[in-house]
Amino acid sequence: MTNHPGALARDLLTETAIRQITARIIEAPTTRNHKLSNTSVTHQGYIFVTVTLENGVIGYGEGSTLGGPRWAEESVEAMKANIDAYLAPALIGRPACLLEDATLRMDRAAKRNYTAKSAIDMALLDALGKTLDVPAHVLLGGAVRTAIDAIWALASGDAAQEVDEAQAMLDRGWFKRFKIKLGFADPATDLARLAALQKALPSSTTIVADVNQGWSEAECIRYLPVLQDLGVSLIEQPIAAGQTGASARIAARSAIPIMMDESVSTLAEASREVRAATGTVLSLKLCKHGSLHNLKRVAGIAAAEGVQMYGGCLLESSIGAAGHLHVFATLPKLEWGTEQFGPKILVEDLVQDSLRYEGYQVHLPEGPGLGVTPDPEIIEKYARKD
Ligand code: MUC
Ligand code: MG
Repeated sequence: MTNHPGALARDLLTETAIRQITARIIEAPTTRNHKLSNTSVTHQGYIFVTVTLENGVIGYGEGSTLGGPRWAEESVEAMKANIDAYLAPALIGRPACLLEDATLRMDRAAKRNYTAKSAIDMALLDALGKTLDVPAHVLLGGAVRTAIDAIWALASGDAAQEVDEAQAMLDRGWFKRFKIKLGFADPATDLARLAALQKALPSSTTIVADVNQGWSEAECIRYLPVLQDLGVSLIEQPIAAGQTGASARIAARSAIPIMMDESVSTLAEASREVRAATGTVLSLKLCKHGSLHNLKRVAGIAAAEGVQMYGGCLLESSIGAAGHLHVFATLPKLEWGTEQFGPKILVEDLVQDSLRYEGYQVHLPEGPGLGVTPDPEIIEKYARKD
């Protein structure tokens, strides 16, 4: 591609030239401890990206972590360092309207770093949408849905608390589908929590069990049938990412669909895992795929082989969640809905206009760009002070 891909209306190339990119570390408290097989959090760490264009428009993006570099390899500290030193300098002066070009430039400036790249990409899209006065989804092909069935994650590890929490979500009309985190206690303890939950919820409830790579093939052979007896609808990433042979054997013998999460980040991984048949559902997350357009490409690779789609999360605030919703809204199929529940687990959301959860669905925000506005006081309150 050339440096000048033709004249654009309103000289967008000049108007959307990137003047500045800044990154701040945010540490926002959660309403309770959130436990996974490999970490446990009481605060969510985000990288909060601000992009300023030559036309004065400001775009915002967010990248999420879970327990530092524990869920994925990026920490907030590493993201800030790499944005400041490599990713931002690669984009200064370039037009924000050339999103694919920005992704290529970021890929040349730094390997992987998918969360940091997706936070910048989200901010560029927000700024571009505001410049053109269109919602971000329009720049991604346009929404085919404006509300998505919402899933809440239960992860305190306390069975009675989890039952109460699920009931509260049902009563508020926010969530009627649930994901339970397994793999941080011994299987017997985990399964007792699951049994308590299954007993308390209507039998038709969709329950997803996320093991976060916590079980061996032998443990899967032993315990997946128990998950089936306990009414689980979907099992997420039971085996370590990269153990492709074991994952494929487990997927072949499981009566419940297996969802790929940590095992699929890049397009090449999507192709490899789908061909190896390690799962029949895929959890999509910007922190794994590196840009909103890349998320669509990964989804396309998987959908071509009949894999079903699940809108994943990493406990984003309404900023990152809105970025996800805009791209999820454009996917031809999103069979399992979305677990974008982050805004409801924060003590305080980071925006003035939190996402709307109603009728057990999360609603696509309206307005130009991402359609949410960061609250400067809240950002200041939770920003790490250097
Ligand atoms: C994961 O592995 O799915 C998303 C929801 C949740 O509870 O944890 C994250 C990460
Ligand atoms: Mg998962």
